[in-house]
Amino acid sequence: MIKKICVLGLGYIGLPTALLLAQKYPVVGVDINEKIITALNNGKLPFIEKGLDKLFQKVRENFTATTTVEPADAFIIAVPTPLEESLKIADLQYVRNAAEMIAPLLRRGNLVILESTVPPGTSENVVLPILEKSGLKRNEFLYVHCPERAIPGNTLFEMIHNDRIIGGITEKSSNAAKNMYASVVKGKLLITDTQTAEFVKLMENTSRDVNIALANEFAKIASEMRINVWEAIDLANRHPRVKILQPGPGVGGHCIAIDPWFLTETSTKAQMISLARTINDSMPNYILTMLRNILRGVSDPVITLFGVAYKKNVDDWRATPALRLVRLIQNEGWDVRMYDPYVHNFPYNLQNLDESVTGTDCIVIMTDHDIFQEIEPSGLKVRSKNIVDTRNSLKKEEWKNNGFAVYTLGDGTSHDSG
Ligand code: SAJ
Repeated sequence: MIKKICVLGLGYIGLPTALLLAQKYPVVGVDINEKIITALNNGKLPFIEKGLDKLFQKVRENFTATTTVEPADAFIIAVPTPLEESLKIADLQYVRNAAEMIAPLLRRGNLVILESTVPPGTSENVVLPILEKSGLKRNEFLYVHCPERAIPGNTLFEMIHNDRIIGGITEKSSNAAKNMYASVVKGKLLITDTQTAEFVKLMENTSRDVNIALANEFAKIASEMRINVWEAIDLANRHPRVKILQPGPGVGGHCIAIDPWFLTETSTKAQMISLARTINDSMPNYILTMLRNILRGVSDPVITLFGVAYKKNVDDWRATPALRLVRLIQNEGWDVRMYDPYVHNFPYNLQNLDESVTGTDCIVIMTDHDIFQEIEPSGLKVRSKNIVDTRNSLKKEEWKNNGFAVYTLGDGTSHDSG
């Protein structure tokens, strides 16, 4: 019987999870970042997510935020698992630390849930041995891996409506977690073993990455052949068993650009997965080639990026392809400016719309935020009227009518194929 839940990690997954569960249980949210705790205790959310503010106001009585783990009946670990970039190996330090914090408080019959995405075998090899430091054997407490599957931008809806995978070390563990999630989740709760659950989560994100790589490769080939890939994809997707994804400036975010490496890190068999990563990571280079073609003959070009968030309508810029493009542009010796009304604390200076475009030679749409549709092309004090749309998101006629040359990634015109 769960009377109190402790959620470790109050990021993009931990916080919405904690607040959803606070509708049914008293929840303590724990984070090592004091700024997050202070913000929450002052009634402020540390990031934007659809519907989260309303839910926060609704459950505030049942939710407390603190920096130390408290005894509870269920512990949910939702901490980051970054990629150690140079090694392409998961950095499990936060998962280890979370388990270390739970171990001294663990009591017989408590439930521990790992939601963080981890390489297969992590529960068995890393988390459970730490939890056993409590003195309890693994059949004396309950443990499941229940990977989160909600998409940033629609997190709350997906947390409630998506099916979930529950990988328990025992049937009793899975059933305990299933009962807890059933109090807030409307999707199906599907039970499997722990390592399969770890594997399934990585397969999901890897499958998306590989499919995006295929779309990006189609864009490059189509352009070589002077074919508009966007029209071609629309037509191909009319086939009942074809669902090609969208090309773009590359894959960002904390999940899809990272999780495929967790799947391949110990395998000697993976080939396609790492190739897909390389293809997606090469998209900023492809955009740079477009810029070189468009700006040939322009001295000291100035480029303005619209959008540095990794995808539309979110403030998250982790692993955004914009970071790579900024560096590539700087290494050309060109000036680069950035405008993104959603993003804060970006490593480079973000400007307002007017500052970012005044005197620029080329605007590049990196992120298709809805708000960019409202920009009036006539009011922009640019030096040269060029705009590159890496997402096929613009109302092109409007820009063209205002004298802009509009270049779309993969549209099959000559600027594109390098
Ligand atoms: N992208 C494309 N073309 C597309 C779709 C996406 O270039 O057709 C790019 C986006 O612009 C972005 C990146 O891929 O840079 C990833 O965006 P996304 O919306 O595909 O996914 P995430 O990273 O926001 O969330 C994913 C989701 N996984 C799947 O859809 C399989 C989500 O359900 C997971 O919960 C999340 O990863 C996670 O936390 O693992």
